[in-house]
Amino acid sequence: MFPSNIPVQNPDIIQLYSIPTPNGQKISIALEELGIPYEAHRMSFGASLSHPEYRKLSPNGKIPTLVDPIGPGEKPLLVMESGAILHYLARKTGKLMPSDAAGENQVLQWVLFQVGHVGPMFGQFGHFFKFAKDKTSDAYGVNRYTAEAKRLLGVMDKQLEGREWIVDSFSIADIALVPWINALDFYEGKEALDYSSFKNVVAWVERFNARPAVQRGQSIPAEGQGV
Ligand SMILES: N[C@@H](CCC(=O)N[C@@H](CS)C(=O)NCC(=O)O)C(=O)O
Repeated sequence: MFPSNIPVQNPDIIQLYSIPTPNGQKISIALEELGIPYEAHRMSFGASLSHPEYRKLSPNGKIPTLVDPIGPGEKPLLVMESGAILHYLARKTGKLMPSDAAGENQVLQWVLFQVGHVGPMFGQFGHFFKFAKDKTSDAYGVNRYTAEAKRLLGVMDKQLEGREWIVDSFSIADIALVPWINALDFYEGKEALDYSSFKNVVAWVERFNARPAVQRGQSIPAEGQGV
């Protein structure tokens, strides 16, 4: 059930395999908010993600992945894809998501909005705006993803009008979205996106980042915690 090349201290609790990137932080933040016991293993880009033992957990070779030794029906459950992991943890604990079907669906639609739009588009923005700057003089990529990232910030800003959190109460949808907005600092792209004009987003991100569990979760797994 666990990758045999990664030592486990306590096989009875949830095991998280991650790196504190936005997709990884979503899960460590959720686990810290939930206050449930877990063991975190810090992976590294490259060999550790392509190791055949890790590929058994994540056929796509990405972080985060999670193993719950006591999953549904008391059987072990392996989960890849951060949106699915967040949903699993919320269902398991009955927290960070409303229990009624309509409320659950509201939260899920914003989680999927993050996974399908904000993550990939902000990632492309960062790529063209920062990392590929000296690889192409063509402005097409940077213009395309700057416009799309701005459009998405506008969608969230509108949704946040009169709301403290993206769906009324604090949920896995906030946990999915805000780490990706924080990544704009790493991309040095806030000015280019006219970030400060999205007032509701700015206030929401500050509110989110002030939470003690968020602050803890942002740097888990720590350096040296795992392979
Ligand atoms: N849709 C996936 C995306 C996961 C993803 O792209 N993870 C990145 C880190 S943020 C990764 O593992 N990159 C390693 C690589 O591409 O080699 C999710 O939400 O879990």
